[in-house]
Amino acid sequence: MLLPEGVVIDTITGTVSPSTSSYVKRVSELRGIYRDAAALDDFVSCNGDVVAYEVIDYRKPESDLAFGTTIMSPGKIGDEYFMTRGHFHVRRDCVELYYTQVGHGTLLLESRDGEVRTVDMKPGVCAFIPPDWAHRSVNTGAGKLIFVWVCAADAGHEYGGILERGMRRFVVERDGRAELVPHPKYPA
Ligand code: PAN
Ligand code: ZN
Repeated sequence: MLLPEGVVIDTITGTVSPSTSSYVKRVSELRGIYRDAAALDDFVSCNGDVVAYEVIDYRKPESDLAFGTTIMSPGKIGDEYFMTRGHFHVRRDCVELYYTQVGHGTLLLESRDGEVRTVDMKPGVCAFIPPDWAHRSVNTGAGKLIFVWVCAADAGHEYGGILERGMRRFVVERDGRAELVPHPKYPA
C-alpha cells in the first residue's frame, strides 16, 4: 500500500529527500544539442567535463504521478546557454508543471506543428506545459537554475526528433542578454 510521505525539497540546493533515483548529464554527453561542436570541445578542454544538469526523482510504483527537481549549472557553449536535451512525452495526453525555485531561465516550447512559445523561468513561476508540446529548459542566469517538475509517472520521454533536427529556436547571449534566434532550417 502506498503511504503518505513528506518529501523535503531543499529551497536552496534543490535536493529531494527521500528520492528514488537521480542522474547527471555532463557537457560531453550533450554534444548533439549545441550548434557549435568546436565550442563544446573548447569548453571541455578549458573547464573539464562538468555537470550541466542533474535530475532527481521521487516516483513510487503504483503512483500515477511523479515529481522531482532539475538542477542546472550556469554556463555557455559558444553563445548558447546550458540547456536540457528537450523532449516530447511519449504519452501525448500528459500535462507537466515546472515550478521555478531558484535562478532565471527560458522554457522553450514547441508544438508538433511547429508553433514556438517561451515561458520565463524565475522564482515563483509555475509553467504549464500543455500535452504534446516539446520542452527544453535553458539557464540564462549567472547562477543555478532549479525547478520542481510534476508529471504523469508513465508520460515517457521522446528525445529522438529533437536531437536529430533541433528545436526551432536557439537561446543565445547577445550583448549580455538572452535572445531567441531562429534555426536556419526553420526561419521564423
Ligand atoms: C524533466 C526533464 C529534465 C531534464 O524532468 O526530464 O528537466 O530534461 P531532459 O529530459 O529534456 O534532458 C521533464 O520534463 N520530465 O518530463
Ligand atoms: Zn517533460
